[in-house]
Amino acid sequence: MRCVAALALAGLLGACSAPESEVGGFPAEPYAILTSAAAELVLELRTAPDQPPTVGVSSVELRVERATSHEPVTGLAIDALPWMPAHDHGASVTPTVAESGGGTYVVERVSFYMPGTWELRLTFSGPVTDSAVATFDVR
Ligand SMILES: [Cu+2]
Repeated sequence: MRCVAALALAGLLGACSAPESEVGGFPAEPYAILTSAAAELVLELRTAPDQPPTVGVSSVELRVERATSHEPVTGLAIDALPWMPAHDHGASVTPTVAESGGGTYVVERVSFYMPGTWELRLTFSGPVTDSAVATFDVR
């Protein structure tokens, strides 16, 4: 409400739009749901700004829960490595991972810089030690 009033007074369009990273911009439907390699975790993945991802820099949201109890897992340290298996290369940009609470993590700066099949190789440590490989069909 305060935002709307400020907008009207200032007469500026877009002054109250939150940055992409706050809103997320992730679709409601997951791109994929995976079980981790050691079957400790279930991961829901969503991508932005496009789902499925397109060539360029994407963000990938991970919602992480325990496979057995379905409780969200907080406090994980997550390492994320983009990899293109067909060409045996990664990306020169290293993604960053931020925890946003409730078992949700956002991997940013995922550089899918050419079309084709990419992996996002995920390593989990902290409360759970496990790994997972998410596959994306990048167009
Ligand atoms: Cu390639």
